[in-house]
Amino acid sequence: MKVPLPSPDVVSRSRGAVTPLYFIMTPENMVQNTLPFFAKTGVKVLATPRVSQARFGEYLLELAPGAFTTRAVGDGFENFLYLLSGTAQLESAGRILEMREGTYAYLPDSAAFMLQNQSSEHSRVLWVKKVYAPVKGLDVPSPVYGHLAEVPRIETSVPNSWRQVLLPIENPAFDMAMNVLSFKPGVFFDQVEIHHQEHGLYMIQGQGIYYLGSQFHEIKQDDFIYMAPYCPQLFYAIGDNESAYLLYKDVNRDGYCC
Ligand code: UGY
Ligand code: MN
Repeated sequence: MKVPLPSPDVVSRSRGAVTPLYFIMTPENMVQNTLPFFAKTGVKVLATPRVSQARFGEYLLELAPGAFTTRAVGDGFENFLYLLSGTAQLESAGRILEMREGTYAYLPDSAAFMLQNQSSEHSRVLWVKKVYAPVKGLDVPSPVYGHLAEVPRIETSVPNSWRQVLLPIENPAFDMAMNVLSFKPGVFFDQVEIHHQEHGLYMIQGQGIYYLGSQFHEIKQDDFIYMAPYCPQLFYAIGDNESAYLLYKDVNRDGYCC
């Protein structure tokens, strides 16, 4: 069968962008990869330490029915897993967690994990992986398991926008925050943020305009943005419904450690 040629406007339709301070990867820009020990699993590599100054990795795992890890993975790293759609089973340190949309787990660097999809549907998992930055005098974090629906929505300084804090970052042992920020249409930040931390942002619903560096970009569901330290940033939510993104941020460290 003859396959039609790609449309000639493939370049002008792309919303992807790469600059020294940030990059935007839309589903149309993402490329399929595989990783050792992930059977029947498509991997979209989002952020890695190969870009800019990133100190974390973020991966979109697409688990076909029957997908499984052939051995424990993630050892030597702290890992955060968030189930975007479908269902999956996570096993770590002798515990089995049944994951559905919104289930998440933080596993410290002593706890490797196994993942499988026993259902007949595809499932999608976001995986954030990082070398833990220990601090002398602080105990290492314990695992955290939860579901987004059980995390309180705290209104931010801007009305009609909320933050859900998935990890107990009031404990300074934690060096990473995973937050879900939600916005009613029309809401925008009350400041252009500039901070020393970096972000990995996955748009879980809705759309908006992101001001990054010195440019405006249209952003929508399933886009990924990497923001380097000191990247100027402001979100302006638009559309008919609430927008929300899952945001990685390094926290509780002074910038000297790894
Ligand atoms: O907490 C934050 O740094 C967050 N407000 N940044 C962002 O959403 N780009
Ligand atoms: Mn920020």
